[in-house]
Amino acid sequence: MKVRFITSNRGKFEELKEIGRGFGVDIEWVEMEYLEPQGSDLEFVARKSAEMLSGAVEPPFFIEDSGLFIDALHGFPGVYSSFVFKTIGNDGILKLMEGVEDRRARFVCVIAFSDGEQVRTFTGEVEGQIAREKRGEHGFGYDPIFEVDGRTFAEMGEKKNELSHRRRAAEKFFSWLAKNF
Ligand code: ITT
Ligand code: NA
Repeated sequence: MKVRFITSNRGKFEELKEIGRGFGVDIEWVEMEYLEPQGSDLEFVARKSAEMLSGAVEPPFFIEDSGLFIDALHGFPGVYSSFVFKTIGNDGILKLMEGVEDRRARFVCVIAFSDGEQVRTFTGEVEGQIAREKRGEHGFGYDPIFEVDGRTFAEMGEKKNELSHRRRAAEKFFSWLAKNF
């Protein structure tokens, strides 16, 4: 089946396109930036964004909201991940983490799908650590500073797609799509 994905982020699109291939789902990119409603929880923001877009984009479509949650920073940047990346970026995060021994962090991805009547969400998470320095050339965003089992997402390349937060949310979403559409 074919489904539209609304995002301004090419990296997200390319990863989901590739994951979708394995599930027989063809993803079409609607390159569009939309104003995100504010909220303290990712699932809420994703759901509200999809509801808001339901009047503007022809369903069925989905959006995806992701965030990096760092334990030592009480979950920051979390729902502010996009803004924080554009402002202080990876160097800023590494600076905030200087001298911090607890490096634990998680990436969370929420996919929100709209069939025009209802919005359904699918969540995926991956546990990892904030690296001591940027490493690797692949991927996008926070990939150079987020590591799982000693390797950053930016060092993994293709392998990221096998274990990422996005992969885990997408598996739930694509299985549901296969049963319901
Ligand atoms: P949308 O148009 O889809 O909203 P965005 O880039 O603004 O694109 P988010 O609002 O979900 O996306 O913001 C999440 C931030 O976290 C953003 O800066 C991303 O680059 C970054 N991010 C999301 N997934 C990531 C991943 O798998 N690896 C590294 N960084 C990621
Ligand atoms: Na966004």
